[in-house]
Amino acid sequence: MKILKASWVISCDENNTIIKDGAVAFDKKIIAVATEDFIKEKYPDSKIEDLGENSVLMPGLINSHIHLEFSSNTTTLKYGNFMSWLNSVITSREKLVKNATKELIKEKLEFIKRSGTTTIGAISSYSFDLEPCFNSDLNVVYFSEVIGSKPDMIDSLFDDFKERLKSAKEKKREGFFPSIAIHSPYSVHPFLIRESLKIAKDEKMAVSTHFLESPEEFDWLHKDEGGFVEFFKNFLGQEKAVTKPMEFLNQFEGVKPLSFTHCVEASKSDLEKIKDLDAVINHCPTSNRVLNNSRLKIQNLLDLDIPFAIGTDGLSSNNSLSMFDELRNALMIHTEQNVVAFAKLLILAATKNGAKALGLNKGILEKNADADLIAISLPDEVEDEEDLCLNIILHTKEVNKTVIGGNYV
Ligand code: MCF
Ligand code: FE
Repeated sequence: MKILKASWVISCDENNTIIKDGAVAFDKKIIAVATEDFIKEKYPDSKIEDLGENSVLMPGLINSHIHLEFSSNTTTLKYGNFMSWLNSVITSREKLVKNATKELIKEKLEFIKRSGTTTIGAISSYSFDLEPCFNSDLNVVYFSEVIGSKPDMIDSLFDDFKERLKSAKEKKREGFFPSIAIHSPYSVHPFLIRESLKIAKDEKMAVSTHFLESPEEFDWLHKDEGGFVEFFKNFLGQEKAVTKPMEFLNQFEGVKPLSFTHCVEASKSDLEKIKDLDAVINHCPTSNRVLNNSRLKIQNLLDLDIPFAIGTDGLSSNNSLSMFDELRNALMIHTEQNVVAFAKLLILAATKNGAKALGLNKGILEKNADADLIAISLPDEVEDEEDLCLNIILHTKEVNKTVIGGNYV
């Protein structure tokens, strides 16, 4: 058993409990979370490591949506309009993906860890990120992505997807979870949606999908109009969308754990359906800002009590894979939310809700949860517990210590 003591322990539990001068006892799982005095009394013979002045101990962050295979992008892709981005992806995809070498992805994973993330939901389009993800200390929910809508390509696309999923399933280690991503309602043929969801249900795998990210996607899916019309005509010879948003959502009945990424253009009834499905929304604020000049209406989610998690998306739509950078951006763009209260919600989104999105027993410091912890230090004293989450988000760039599955990594 190991015990860490910090000035503050943020549990991210149901009641959002914060403990001043707290301590956490753990091995692979959390054993106890309490005040230092209580832990000392309970385990009088155990050594306690003090994390020092202005230290904070909290669950490791969970980046619920990331594309590592696009990690070589910095200035190549076009931002500001979804169609421009998509066309630039089509033009530069091959070069970008080739430049995202295993070494580069390994470096990014190291950075992700140093910046406080202990678990990622990695969307894999090609399996080029499989080896670095498997070899990383991080917990990885590894989503093999199914994509493609051209009828004469369906069989080969499905075979290719199954092959990638198989190679992920052959990789076995603690903290590595093969799962399934359906790219989006506009880009995946109904046959592929149905068959891949069958596999997910049979094998109880997590599922994640992009959903209603852009106004162009909304216009295409609802009305067969807008920016997608020309794109589909030119690339796929397709004139109409194959799946309406609600038809798409209806197919996810019984799938769990389940998450929908973006949902910026989702309607009230779409959101109600997502709530019904007990799914989580992966919110990627920077990606929404740079690709679409838009932002998720968080208040609608709060009103309907739909949990949201935080994802950086890939470097194809972000300048950083740090969750603290992403949390700062979220804090800055959702100006209608009170900054102090919203900081608390964001910390829960990046921990507890990320765990729900990915179906893991993490993101919370509570007896029997997985021992994934980060230790950080604030630049100066925080007097009022109320201000803690805001200050953590404003000031943290790197962590001092990371524990994953009870091990220092
Ligand atoms: O989430 C962003 C924007 N929306 C859709 N897809 C992606 C994103 N970042 C990377 N992608 C990938 C996607 O997984 O782009 C590829 C897919 O494999 C091409 S289709 C746009
Ligand atoms: Fe994405």
